[in-house]
Amino acid sequence: MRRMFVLLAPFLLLAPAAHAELYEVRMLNRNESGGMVYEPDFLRLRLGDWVRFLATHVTHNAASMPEMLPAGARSFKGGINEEIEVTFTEPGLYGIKCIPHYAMGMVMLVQVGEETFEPPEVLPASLPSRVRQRFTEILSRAAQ
Ligand SMILES: [Cu+2]
Repeated sequence: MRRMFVLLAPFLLLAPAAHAELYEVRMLNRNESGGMVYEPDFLRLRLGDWVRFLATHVTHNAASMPEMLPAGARSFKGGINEEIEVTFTEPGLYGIKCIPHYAMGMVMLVQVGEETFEPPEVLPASLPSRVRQRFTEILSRAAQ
């Protein structure tokens, strides 16, 4: 009986990851929607999905925002030009920023789970105005 438990345990651990999906986000100087952007700038994920941030253009990074990080979620911070992969294991709304271009509004949102979020309640008062504007645009697009 003890042996059987040992054999089964790895499968139990792997089971949730079997359906997890990988998404790719490009970090860009410009696309048709404007300058200093993540593409896409909004993702709706299931628990356990993960995202690869691609350094398509140089001088960008991807970092979590402490003021927009769900309870229990781990913070992350990629280096400049670094491609990182992040697994999202807690439900909620994640703000992600490019540190060099934060004031220019280079941010994106990741929603994990089914709950929907509406501005302005979910946006901290401390956000720079360009960031607040981008997040508001993203959320209104996501709600359609
Ligand atoms: Cu950037």
